[in-house]
Amino acid sequence: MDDLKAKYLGQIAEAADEDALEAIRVAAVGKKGEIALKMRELGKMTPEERKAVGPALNALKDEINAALAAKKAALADAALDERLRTEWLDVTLPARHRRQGTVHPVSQATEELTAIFAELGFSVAEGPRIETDWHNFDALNIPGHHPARAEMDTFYMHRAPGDDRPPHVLRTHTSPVQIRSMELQGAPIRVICPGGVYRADYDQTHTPMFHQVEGLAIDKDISMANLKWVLEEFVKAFFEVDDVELRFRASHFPFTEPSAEVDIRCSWEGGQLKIGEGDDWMEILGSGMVHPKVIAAGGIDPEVYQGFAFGIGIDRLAMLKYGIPDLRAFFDSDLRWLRHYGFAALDIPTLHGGLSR
Ligand code: 2NM
Repeated sequence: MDDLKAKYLGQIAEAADEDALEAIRVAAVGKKGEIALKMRELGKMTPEERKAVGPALNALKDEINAALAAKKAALADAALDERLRTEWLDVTLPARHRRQGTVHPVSQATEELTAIFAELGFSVAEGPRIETDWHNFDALNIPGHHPARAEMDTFYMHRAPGDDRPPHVLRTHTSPVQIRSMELQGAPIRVICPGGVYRADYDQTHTPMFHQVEGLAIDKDISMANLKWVLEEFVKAFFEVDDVELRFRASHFPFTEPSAEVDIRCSWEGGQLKIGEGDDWMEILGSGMVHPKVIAAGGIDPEVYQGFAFGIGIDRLAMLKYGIPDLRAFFDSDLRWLRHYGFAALDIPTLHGGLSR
């Protein structure tokens, strides 16, 4: 009995880990362990021998179990100590320097043009990117059969068979926001609507999502002269030039009559774009007097009110102002590109943060 005790307590003391401990437990006090075997021999003993050996074996079994439990706890403590020693963290160390995000050029340009139009008395409206096709087309004098629907490369929302809700599209322009603004506010109204729009088109100069700002001014005595002045003020402020010459070319849009595409005087000397001077013209926007049907669709009486509207691509404005050559890079989420062309995150965007920074 003393030999057994010395053997197992010795092994337990030496055990290096839980696996070793478990092997000792099985050999000593397991169902087929050495103590169980000895218990089986009790049957062959005299009653007197049995009375002495039985309790002694039980006591030995208890002692070994207690030693196993104590060793197990000691091993767990040692393992924890080891982890605490190796996995420490000095929370007093200063934080590691992380690069800050940047303001995307499209966001920067949007902030700048919003500030300019705000000074001219325009408020800003936003609306849903998933639109009813009534707001996106019908209200803008583009009925179901109109070729402009096909030309717009519209993304239609999926409809399950039997779904009789009105059809929805990804808006192809921000004009539906202007329809909603007219519905909500009535006349007179001066509003710009910047935001993302969608057309199924992808090549060097087209991405399936891009950004537009559309402007709308409606009152009792608005004319194209007001449109021309507002656009001149905008172009001068946005491109930070003292003078600019605009050229109106007759055009056609379903939602305006008359309609005009607007070019700005510019030059391309040695690949360098100069706005406001030179012998070239560059188209920058579309505009016109809002069609009476569109004014009526917005809930305003076209016999009393008229107004102008225009639409500009923000992405292209940003490319021109900041000298960004490829439209598609806008949407690549390339961190190096964003760090190069992006604007400091905590700067409040200003007109002067652009060209002249
Ligand atoms: C353009 C060109 C001409 C336009 C029209 C309207 C609305 F909703 F008021 F009728 N918003 N924007 C418009 C007019 C847009 O984009 C090239």
